[in-house]
Amino acid sequence: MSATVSRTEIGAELGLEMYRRMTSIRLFEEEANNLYRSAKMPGLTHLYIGEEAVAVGVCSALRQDDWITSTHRGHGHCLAKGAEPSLMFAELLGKEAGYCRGKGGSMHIADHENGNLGANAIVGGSAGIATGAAFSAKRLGTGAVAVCFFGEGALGQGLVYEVMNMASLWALPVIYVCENNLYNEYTHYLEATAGDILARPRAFGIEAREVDGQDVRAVYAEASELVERARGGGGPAFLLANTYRYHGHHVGDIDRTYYRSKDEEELWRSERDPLALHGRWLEKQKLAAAGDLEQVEVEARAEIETGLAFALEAPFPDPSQVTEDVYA
Ligand SMILES: Cc1ncc(C[n+]2csc(CCOP(=O)(O)OP(=O)(O)O)c2C)c(N)n1
Repeated sequence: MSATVSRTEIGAELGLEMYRRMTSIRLFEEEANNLYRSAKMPGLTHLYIGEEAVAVGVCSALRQDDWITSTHRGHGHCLAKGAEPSLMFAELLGKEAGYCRGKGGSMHIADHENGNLGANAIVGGSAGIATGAAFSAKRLGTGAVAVCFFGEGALGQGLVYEVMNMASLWALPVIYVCENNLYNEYTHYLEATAGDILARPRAFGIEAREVDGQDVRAVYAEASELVERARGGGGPAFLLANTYRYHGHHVGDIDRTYYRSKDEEELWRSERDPLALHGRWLEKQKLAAAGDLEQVEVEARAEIETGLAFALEAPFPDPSQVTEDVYA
């Protein structure tokens, strides 16, 4: 792939694939919400709906053997990196067939085959893991790149700065992708994050850019440049993706008017929806013919429904396994 990927280079195949992945994430998340609301899922989950273009734009620029680390809001990252919805649903439901044999749940899904080192419930916690993976890739000369996804809340964690310092000194192939969805739980980020976000990585000499996180092609173009730069020995980068979560901080966060307005939510949904924006672009560019997008959705829905049915039917682990694979 060339160092600069202009938006016009996105042809029908990639354009539709990105639409399919975003659709798949959205449908998966809607079903996860249903599982919570119908009390079929133990615990809770943090929905990624609204932010799909970030995970898909970035992961479309990665190879299968590139690494990612994820967050408590991680289903979109897992799916974008190639995870099976059926095995993810099984993990959410605590089933033996799940990615962590049912012991990790929503916030700890890992899928090493596809380079996903795991979600992490500790805000900022995966920054060290991603940077370590980049260090190992560099030492072993594998050519792999590591991407660390995190919300802007992680900017309050010291670990992030410790590893950015090391990554810059050692020119590690790691991309820090900050998903700024405006809120850390129920607090606007401006009340928690002082100054210019991009000035922070730049203070370490790290290449830092900002992108519209609702525009999958813009995210893909920036990510492609930064990934190829890192792969070629150009060192770490920081990508600030501006985005929005449509739902609450977690599925139980229903009444949100005390921290953000319904008008604000409605504006993002109606004007800035990443699927609608990309779908319209595909049609306008004639990369999708009439009915193509509907067909993508029908197929994605079938895959999600099959995966969900599999997970609901799947057995729980045997009680004798309760302490297996558990580390404290
Ligand atoms: C170290 C740590 N502190 C606090 C929490 C509780 N907590 C969970 S999510 C969250 C907010 C995260 O906001 P952000 O990083 O912006 O991600 P978002 O939820 O917006 O995707 C907090 C404070 C935690 N999980 N880990």
